[in-house]
Amino acid sequence: MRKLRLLCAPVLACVLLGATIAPASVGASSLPATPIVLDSSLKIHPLLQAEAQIDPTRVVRVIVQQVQPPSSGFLGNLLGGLLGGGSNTGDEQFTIIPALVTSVQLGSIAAMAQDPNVRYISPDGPVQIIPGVPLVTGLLGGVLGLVGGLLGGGASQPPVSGYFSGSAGRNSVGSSHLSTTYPFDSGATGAWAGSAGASDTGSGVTVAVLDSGVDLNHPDLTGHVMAVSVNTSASGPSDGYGHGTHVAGLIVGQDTAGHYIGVAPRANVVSVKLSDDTGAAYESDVLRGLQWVSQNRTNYNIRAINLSLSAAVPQSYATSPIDAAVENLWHQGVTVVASAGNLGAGEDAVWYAPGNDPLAITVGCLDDNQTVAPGDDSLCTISSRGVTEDGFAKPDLVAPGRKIVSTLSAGINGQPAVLATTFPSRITADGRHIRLSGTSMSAPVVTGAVALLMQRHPGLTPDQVKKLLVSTTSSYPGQADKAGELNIVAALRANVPAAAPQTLLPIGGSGAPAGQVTLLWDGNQWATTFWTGGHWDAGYWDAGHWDATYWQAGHWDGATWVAGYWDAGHWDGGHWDSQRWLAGHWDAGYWDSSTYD
Ligand SMILES: [Ca+2]
Repeated sequence: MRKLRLLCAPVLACVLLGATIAPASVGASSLPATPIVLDSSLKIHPLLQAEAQIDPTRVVRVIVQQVQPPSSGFLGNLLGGLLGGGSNTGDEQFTIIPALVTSVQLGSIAAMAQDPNVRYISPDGPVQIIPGVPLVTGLLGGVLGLVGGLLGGGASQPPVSGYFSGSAGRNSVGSSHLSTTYPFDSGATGAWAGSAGASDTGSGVTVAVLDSGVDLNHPDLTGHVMAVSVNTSASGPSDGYGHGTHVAGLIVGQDTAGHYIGVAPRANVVSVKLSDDTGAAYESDVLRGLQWVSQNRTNYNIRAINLSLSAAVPQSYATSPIDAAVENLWHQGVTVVASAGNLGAGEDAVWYAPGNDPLAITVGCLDDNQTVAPGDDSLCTISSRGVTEDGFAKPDLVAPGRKIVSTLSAGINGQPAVLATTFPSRITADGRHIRLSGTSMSAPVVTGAVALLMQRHPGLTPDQVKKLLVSTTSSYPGQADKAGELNIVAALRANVPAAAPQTLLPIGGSGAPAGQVTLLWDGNQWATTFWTGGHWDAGYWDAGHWDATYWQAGHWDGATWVAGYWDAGHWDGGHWDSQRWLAGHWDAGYWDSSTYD
């Protein structure tokens, strides 16, 4: 799938990553009469700068990060001054990071950015769940076309449904009747059987799945899943799209016959529904979900989160609000697992949050050829890999993700799940499972592994979890980088490393965010010394950095723009031209309907 076009899917496509849908062709671009000029010193995402020069009267939805959390009245003062007073429907102040989402005319953004408490302004872009056919319609407004309609601020806590029953009502965990190969390939079956010295099933550990919801009544899941919706456009926490239920099953599912068992069948999942019932979500929805986890993690013992999704707008982790919120959770002790994306080896394949965050555990897709024997394994062609805009190699490891059978949602409000109607041929004979492919399926295999590690070692920090998983991977045929295959038994057997924070090592010459990080570049993306203990021990991103200093505007010095991809040429040339952002441009013919399987 190297045919995947750099320019295409990444920018606009946005919705939870299971399979891929790529523009079949790129239409002729029409440049504006006046060349677009970008200023990297402005605290404004280049996409907004570009669009403001094309259509300054257009009202767009933006996320405004703040240097300091607002005192009471700040929101009103800021918006009142810049927008002429009055209330803005759908404005929402977040607490997980100091940021608000609001609607504003493009021509007002430059003035807004001059407020000294504004750290950065970026589009509230759509988020990719599975780039599927039905979602295109929902995205026709484009990243910049969405106006209002999201949550108002100060909403009360949404209700949580479901229950955790422990091991009650479930058969013992065994591999003798499995119909799937991924539990063998990943080492999960060995963990259950005690190959690492004790039987590990994830008992007592809760992970959160931030996705399209979950089918609480699915017999493979009942008793191990609770659910909440943070999207007020959704009718409830159920899964109308079918993605989140599949992901949850890969972690904790178990059918009575033992054909389909997730990696950590005694663990628990809290499903945090980000999207509406059709699977459409925006960056602000992801922030709201991450915020819910931050506020409720102690109540449910949430130790890890699974994010099988990608933002649609490329952005440095130094400015992305999603990455910032992810890092905040990481520093709270929550391990964050993210899918790498389904963009293959495209130039921008790993430029999207949260998979581009250097702290997060980013997971690529291994094709096990549906056999347990490892000799025929290979990297999924669509698995995103490469170097982030900040110079970090991604993904961190790979896990089985092709033709993965897991739980199928019964749908919502009497309607079958969107994925069931989209891919009827992939539904199993029992009607309760479906086969899907992509890094969306790989990430929960790793999240399940995190649950197993957490049962064995309850005190692990996210950095320890990451090192255990990444340093114990196995090689696979044709492996071209340092991202090896998940090996759960090896991770369980390994000695727990010291509780030191990661050192982040950009490669390829990109500037480090604060100029303190060693650059390693061996001509092959990953220097062989990357994972040595020495590099791991030094403290760069310790929790102490998560303070007001981190947020000062000075932290963003524009250096990331200066080199490489963030020059004007990538935004006003054939790459990110304005035509791409016009709603009408995204007609059906622009999308490739053949979804990866
Ligand atoms: Ca195989």
